[in-house]
Amino acid sequence: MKDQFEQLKDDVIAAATKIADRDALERLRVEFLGRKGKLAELMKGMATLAGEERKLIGAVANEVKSAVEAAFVEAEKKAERGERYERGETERVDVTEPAIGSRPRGHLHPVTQVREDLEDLFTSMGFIVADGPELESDYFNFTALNIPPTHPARDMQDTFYVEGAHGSNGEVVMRTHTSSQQIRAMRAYGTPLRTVTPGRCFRNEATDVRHEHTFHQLDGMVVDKGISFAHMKGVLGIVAKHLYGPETKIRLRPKFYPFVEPGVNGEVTCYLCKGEGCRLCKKSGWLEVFGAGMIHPNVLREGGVDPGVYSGFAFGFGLTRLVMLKYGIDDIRHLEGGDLRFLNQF
Ligand code: FA5
Repeated sequence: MKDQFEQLKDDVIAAATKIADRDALERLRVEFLGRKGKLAELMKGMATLAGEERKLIGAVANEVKSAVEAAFVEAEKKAERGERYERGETERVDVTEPAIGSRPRGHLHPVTQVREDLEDLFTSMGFIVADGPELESDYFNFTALNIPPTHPARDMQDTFYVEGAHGSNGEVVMRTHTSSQQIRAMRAYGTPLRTVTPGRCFRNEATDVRHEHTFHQLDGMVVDKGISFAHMKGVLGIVAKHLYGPETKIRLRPKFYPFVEPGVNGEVTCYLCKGEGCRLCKKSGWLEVFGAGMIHPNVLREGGVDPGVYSGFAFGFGLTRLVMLKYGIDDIRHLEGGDLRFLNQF
C-alpha cells in the first residue's frame, strides 16, 4: 500500500509540473485530491489495515498529501506567471497617452507671454532681469528719482499710499512704475550695468479703455562710461522691430520726466497701417509705447554712481499696452479681469 501511495505522489507531481494553465490544474486537483479523488480512494483502503500498519501507512499518506499540495502551489504560481506573460504579449500600454479624465491644461497669460519674450530679447543683449517690491517706499518710488515730496511731478503718477505698513505712516506706496527699481539696481550691482525690471504697477486712476489702476511695465537701464542718446535710440529701435516687425521705426519727442534729462516720449510706426494713419493710431501713423531718457545726474548720484564718470539711459515700456497693440485688444480692463472666455483666446 505504501508503494501505491508513493506511485500516486510521483504521478501527481509529474502531471502537475507539466500543466501551464489554471483550469487544467484545477481538474487535476479534483481528480487526485477531491473528496472522491484517487487519494481519498486509496485512503479508504486503510480501514482494513491492522493498528501498527495503519499508523505507518497513515504517516505515509499525510506525507504524500503535503508533497502533492506543495506541488500544486508551485504549479499554480507557474500558471499565473505564464498567463501574465501571455497578457503582456498581446496587450500594449502606451505610456504617452493622456490620462483618462485629465484636467484641461492652462496656459500663460498674454502679458506673461509678451513679458517672457522681451526678457529673452533683453538677456540676449546682455541685460539682467531684476525684480523689486510692489509695496515700495516713497523714497525709491519718488524721492530718489528726483521727485521730492512737494514736487508737482508727483501728480503725474497719483498712487495708493499705504498707511501703517511696516510701521510707516504714509511713506509706503504701491509702486507707480517699475522705475522704482533703478536706484536699488545701481546700488546692488554697481557699474557697468544693464538691467530690465518687468512688473506690476498701480495708480489711482479713473479707469477707461486705456487706463487701469493695475497694469504692467517693463523698465530698463544701461549705465557705463560713454553711454549716449544714440545707444538709447539703437536699443529701443531693436525692441520696436522685434515687437512689430523689421520695417518699424521709432520716433522720440521731448517729454518731461524728473528722473531723466533729456526725456522723451517714444512712439513706433503703427504696425497696423505701417505709418499710413488708421483708426488704431488715430490717423497719426504712430503709437506711443514708452517713456525714456538719459538718466539724470541726481539719480545716478543717489544710486552711488559718479555722473562725472558714468552716464546712462533708462526706459519704461507700458507692457500691458504692448500686449493690447500686439493682439488688437480694445479695452485694457479685459487683461486684469480674469474672465476665461477672454483669456482662453491666447
Ligand atoms: C513712467 O512710468 C516712467 N517710469 C517711464 C520712464 C522710465 C521714463 C525711464 C523715462 C525713463 P509713464 O507714466 O509715461 O512713465 O508710463 C509709461 C507707460 O506705462 C505709458 O506709456 C503707458 O504705456 C503705461 N501706463 C501708464 N499709466 C497706465 C495706466 N494707468 N494703465 C495702463 N498703462 C499705463
